[in-house]
Formats: sequence, structure tokens, C-alpha cells
Amino acid sequence: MLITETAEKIKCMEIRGAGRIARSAAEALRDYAKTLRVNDVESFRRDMMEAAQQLIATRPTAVSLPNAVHIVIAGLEGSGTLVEIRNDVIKRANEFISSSRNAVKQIAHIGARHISDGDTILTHCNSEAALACIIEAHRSGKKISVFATEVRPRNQGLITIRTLNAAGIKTNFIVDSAVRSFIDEVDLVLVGADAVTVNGAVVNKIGTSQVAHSAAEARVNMLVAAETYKFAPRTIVGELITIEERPPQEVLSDKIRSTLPNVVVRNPAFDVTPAEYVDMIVTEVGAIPPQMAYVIIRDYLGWGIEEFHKSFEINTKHED
Ligand code: RI2
Repeated sequence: MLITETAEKIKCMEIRGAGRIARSAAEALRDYAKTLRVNDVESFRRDMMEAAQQLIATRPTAVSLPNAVHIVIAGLEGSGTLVEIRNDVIKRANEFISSSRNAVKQIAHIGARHISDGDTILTHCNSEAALACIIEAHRSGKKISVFATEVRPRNQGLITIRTLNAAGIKTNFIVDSAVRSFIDEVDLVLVGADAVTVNGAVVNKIGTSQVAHSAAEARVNMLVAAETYKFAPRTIVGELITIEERPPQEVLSDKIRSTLPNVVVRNPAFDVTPAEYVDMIVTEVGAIPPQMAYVIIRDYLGWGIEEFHKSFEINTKHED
């Protein structure tokens, strides 16, 4: 698929979900690298960098997107012939795509172990990683049922209930505001993530922090399923995750809004759940307490304290 086509599909959410966004960006860069007609390394680098920027700019919150793009283009600055550099991009993209798929499978096995026979699980939005855990627990013979939220305004809950229904899992479909009313019937909350910060805060679909709050009040455990490439390296240097605010038309039509001149629709797509509300984050390399997020960033994304210093120097220079 062309870069612009993929970028458009990510922007309008035809391609959505933090993992899928990352894989489709990697695929787009790989296909672009294959077909890019240039005669020298410099032009190849320039065009690839532009394509990378275009993809990253589509949605600001899911860190999986810039992480995937950076993994794919990491060899661009190295030395080599045009053929070598082109092949490096293709190889890295293919490796990322397959390791991302494997990560979800691995998370399913690890997460399923944290689900007990007889559990009722509440999930919010549509997370491939969270659903993989639930489906794996069901497949392994545990009798489970699910509460799935509607997820206004984009109704990703519909995708969730279709998947659960197809898997033969008993599911209660509820509106977002009914979570607190049903939380006492729930044994475990299990959601996905668009980003995890260095201090273990989880950025996920709007409403997740309310779910977490209800779960904490009712002493229900909260698990988050997140591949390691959803951890946000730049939060080490204090960078905040940008919360995407989507068009008001997703919430209220232009026709209705035009009759309400004093009303402004706010439509943030994500919110932040502090680490204190999260019991465990299930990654493909193991289930960790949120406080261990830095270890993932250092050991699996390669961002050590040295990178911190480098970035700090750069940031300070910018301020001068
Ligand atoms: P997986 C989604 O964002 C949801 O917030 C979901 O929890 C998260 O990505 C992770 O999804 P959106 O694209 O990668 O629907 O686990 O805004 O599928």
C-alpha cells in the first residue's frame, strides 16, 4: 500500500488498534522501499525519512507507531550501497511485523495464566492483545464470561463483542457509564494500551481511567496487555504523551452542533491511568508490575541512561 493511502487509513481509523497501526506502518515503509525509484543513497534516505514522518504524524498517541517506524528505518544512517540499505529496511520491516505478531501470541499465553476458571472479565475498547489473553483462557478450557463496554464515540466495543461471540465466549455488552454498576460482578479488568510511560502510567482508550478507578474502589485487579514496543522511551526525558483530540463530528453531527452555538464538543481519544491503579502489565517478555516499565525501555527498546543524557543535552541546548 502507498504511504499516503496507509496514512489516510490510520488517520480515519480504518486501520486502528495500536499494534495494527504499527504493523501497517512497517508494511507501508517496506513496500515503499521496494518500489522507490532513486539512483543514490542520499535520495533514498531523504524519501524514506519523509515517508516515516508522514506516517508518524497520523496519530499522536499510540507510541507503537513511532517505535515501529524507528525500528524499520534504524539502518538508514548506516553505511552501505543503495541495494544494501534498501534491503535493510525491508528486512527490518519484516522482522518487526513477525515479532509483533509473535508478541501478541506470547502475551495471550502469559495473560491467560492470570485468568482463573470461573472469572468474569471486564474489557474496555478493542485490544487485540487483551482479547488474545481472554480467548486463550477460554481455549484452554477455563469457564469465563466477559463484560464489554460500548466505547463511545467510535463504538470499538462492537468489534470486541463480535470477536468474543465468534469465539463462543458469554459476553455482556454495556454502555460505558454502566461500569461502576457492574464492577462487583467482575473478577478482573483486562485492557490494552496505546502507550506505557516510564513511570508505569498506561495511556489507553478514553474511559480506561474511570474503569480503573471503579476497579480500585471495588478491589478488582487491573491487568494491561501491552507489547514492549508500546512503552514510550522519550518519557524518560520527561516528554509527555500527547493525547489525541479527534473531530467533534464523531460525538455530535454538524447539524445538531449548528443549533447549539454555546456548546463546544471535546473529544479526547485517550486518557492516562496512573501506575497505582494497574496491578500488572502483561508483555511478551513476562508480566511485570508497572513500576518496572523502565526496565522494558532500557532492555528491550535499547534506551539506557546514556540516551537519557544525550537527549537531555540536546533539550538543554534547544532551550539556550
Ligand atoms: P491493541 C486502541 O486505540 C485502543 O485504545 C486499544 O486499547 C489500543 O489501541 C491497543 O490495541 P484505537 O486505535 O494494539 O481504537 O492491543 O484508538 O489491538
